[in-house]
Amino acid sequence: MKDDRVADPAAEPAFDGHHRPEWVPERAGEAEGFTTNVMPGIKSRHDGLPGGTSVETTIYPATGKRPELTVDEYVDGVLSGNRSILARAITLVESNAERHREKAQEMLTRLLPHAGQTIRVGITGVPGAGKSSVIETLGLRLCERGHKLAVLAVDPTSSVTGGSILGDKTRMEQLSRNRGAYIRPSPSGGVLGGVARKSRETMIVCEAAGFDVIFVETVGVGQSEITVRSMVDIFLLLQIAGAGDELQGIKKGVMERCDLVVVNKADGDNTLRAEAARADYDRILHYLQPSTEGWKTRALACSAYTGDGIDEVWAAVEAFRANTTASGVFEKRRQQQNLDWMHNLVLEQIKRSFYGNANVRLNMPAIERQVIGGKISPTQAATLLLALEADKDGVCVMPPEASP
Ligand SMILES: Nc1nc2c(ncn2[C@@H]2O[C@H](COP(=O)(O)OP(=O)(O)O)[C@@H](O)[C@H]2O)c(=O)[nH]1
Ligand SMILES: [Mg+2]
Repeated sequence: MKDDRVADPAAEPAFDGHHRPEWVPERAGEAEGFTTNVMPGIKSRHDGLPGGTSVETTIYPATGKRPELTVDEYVDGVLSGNRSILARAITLVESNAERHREKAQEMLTRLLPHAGQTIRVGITGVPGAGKSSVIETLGLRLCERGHKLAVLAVDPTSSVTGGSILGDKTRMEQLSRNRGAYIRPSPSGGVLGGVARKSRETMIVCEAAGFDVIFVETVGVGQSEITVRSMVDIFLLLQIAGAGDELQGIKKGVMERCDLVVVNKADGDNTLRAEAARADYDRILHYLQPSTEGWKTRALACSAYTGDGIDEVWAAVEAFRANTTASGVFEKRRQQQNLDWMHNLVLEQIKRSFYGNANVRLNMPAIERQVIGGKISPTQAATLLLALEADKDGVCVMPPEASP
């Protein structure tokens, strides 16, 4: 048998003086060639036996992808709390591929009856306020008490920049190692609408897998907090003292959307200032419309570092849940959220099919040029585009472009 390990001299390129490695001393081996000998890699299995077949391993196709799971396998895996299947189920939900969408919806339909027995907590605030740190400190305590929690991130910047200003996992190192917790960074790709759909569906998957506390972290930037408000039961606004209201983007709107204001970093030198800020917020809240019927939004102070006030934050969440469950507001909000979700999906689908329409795409650049050039009004252009979409024959009904 031919030993694969011996290099075939014919296959070695002859030394031509140009392949001299940089690290070889100036005058080394001039007569006999290099003293170093590069052995070719062993052409064998990982057990060292040339071409041997002693170990049976599954060889996946050249794409390197794992075989796809069936819907049954996804559902069974998620319901039994299998983490790797949970992760793959979420990846399926996040996929933008059309064939995954169908499979994901079938899986979700079957998981839905097992979801919902949870509390969904949204947490917003400027980057650096300590959202992740608070979730970690609070989360570890909840795990100790036997809760299972999932942390999701909705980050409007991740789809734009590819990066994430939430920092995601980095500040939750302890929590991410805890068996009781599951941390899922923000899905990337697509607009915020798409990210929101994915986060909602991810939440369903996590709930079906047995997680009973869901945290959704988001930055207080534009649309993202409105989106998160629309998918959680209780909404926390995390603040820090002395950052200035402009810096924290405190608009009346955000304060009116949250159910609890929490001033973080109430520790060390900052304790008194944090307490003063807490009292200020309490005063402001007094004049604002509460976000949830029958619930008075309050301000608390805590420290993710020392853990002071963290139990009080959770006690407030529990009180909120008890209060709104008794009044029926909890259930009513979830029903309304499901309806909003449905309408959003319809809009998303209409948009996708409109902009994906071949006739629309073909004529769009010309129509856009005409709008820019003031040749037709935006209203006329929109009417034209909608007619183009409805035109089954795909005929271009564009008027010829007038020369300037
Ligand atoms: N002193 C103090 N610093 C904190 C506290 N919580 C978070 N930090 C620090 O604030 C910074 C931002 O925290 P992070 O949790 O990533 O904030 P996020 O962007 O809101 O998620 C980090 O350097 C934390 O160490 C706290 O309770 N006290
Ligand atoms: Mg963070």
